[in-house]
Amino acid sequence: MLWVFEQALAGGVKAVQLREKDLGGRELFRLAERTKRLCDRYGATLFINDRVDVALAVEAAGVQLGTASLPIEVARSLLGAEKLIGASIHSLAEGQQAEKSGADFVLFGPVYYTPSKAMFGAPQGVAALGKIVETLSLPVFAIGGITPDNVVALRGLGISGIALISAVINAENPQAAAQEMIRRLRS
Ligand code: TZP
Repeated sequence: MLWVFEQALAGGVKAVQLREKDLGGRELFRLAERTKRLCDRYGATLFINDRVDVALAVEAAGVQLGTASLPIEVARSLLGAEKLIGASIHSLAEGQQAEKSGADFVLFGPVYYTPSKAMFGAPQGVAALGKIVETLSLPVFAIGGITPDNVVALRGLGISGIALISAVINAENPQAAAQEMIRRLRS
């Protein structure tokens, strides 16, 4: 895990979300500490998925909250104004709710087909992503099934960035994969 994070960071990734739903508090904390040190070395931002306590304990930049996480307002009261709260959203209504509740940014997806989210139905698509960006005032990041082939279709929509797992983690050379994704998104 840390090896692939390091490769991704060396390839230009600017933020890491530690998303380990099966680890207990102790193990997650230890992993988060090591991930934080790594992110600090690369000047990257660390988010902890769901666990406000762990984010505070390792002085991460903030948390990524899903619909089953603590409500955004509760997380904010625990984290204070300075920490960042990202909300995972799957519809415009969820995005508007996240905005009202005080999220700092949203992750919208899955934009494309991705096996881990297939049980939730069809992917949202690029047009829905564009509509979310147009309607919300918050920064919007795209997630779900983003590959080197389809990332170019996300240019020009006004997204603030992309979030991905398999395109980097499963690559033979994660550093090169991260570099190439960033190049294709920007060029
Ligand atoms: N939320 C929406 S899609 C997704 C999450 C966590 C998985 C993204 O993984 P991949 O491998 O980049 O499709």
